[in-house]
Amino acid sequence: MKIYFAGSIRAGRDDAAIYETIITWLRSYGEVLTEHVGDPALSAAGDDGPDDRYIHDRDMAWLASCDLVVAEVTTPSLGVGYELGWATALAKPVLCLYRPLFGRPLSAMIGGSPGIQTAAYSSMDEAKRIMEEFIKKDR
Ligand code: 6K6
Repeated sequence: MKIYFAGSIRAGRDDAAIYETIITWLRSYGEVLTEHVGDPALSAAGDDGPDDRYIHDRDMAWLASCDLVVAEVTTPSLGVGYELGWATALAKPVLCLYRPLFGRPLSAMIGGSPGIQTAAYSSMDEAKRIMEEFIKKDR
């Protein structure tokens, strides 16, 4: 199974360690195409990699080829929102995990999308239970 994980990069790397934990867990279910999103060495500012057009086209090809999408959306990100819009247009199963934060409600375009399953979590054990149920349902 090919899994596309989405999480903030240029919108901020505060949750990078959480992305890494989720990606490590997801690897027991299949190939995570976007492992770099959880790389603690990847900073929001770093630009020493491939150019933006290359990143966009490569990530879109991965998105088109994946079996399901898991996103961690606690840190709002333009790039993740773009990926989620495309994922729903491509009819991919999509799970969005988020930690509820006071004063920062989830975007209505994510919470209200019929093509996106959203789930709040407060511990990694809870996140893993939610992901397991989602993966088993959509496998
Ligand atoms: C390194 C440091 C800054 O930018 C980079 C290289 N950029 C990216 N590399 C790989 N995937 C990317 C990159 N920028 C965005 N993405 C994709 O968009 C990832 O799949 C993430 O899920 C999402 C993050 O978007 P932003 O807007 O938070 O960057």
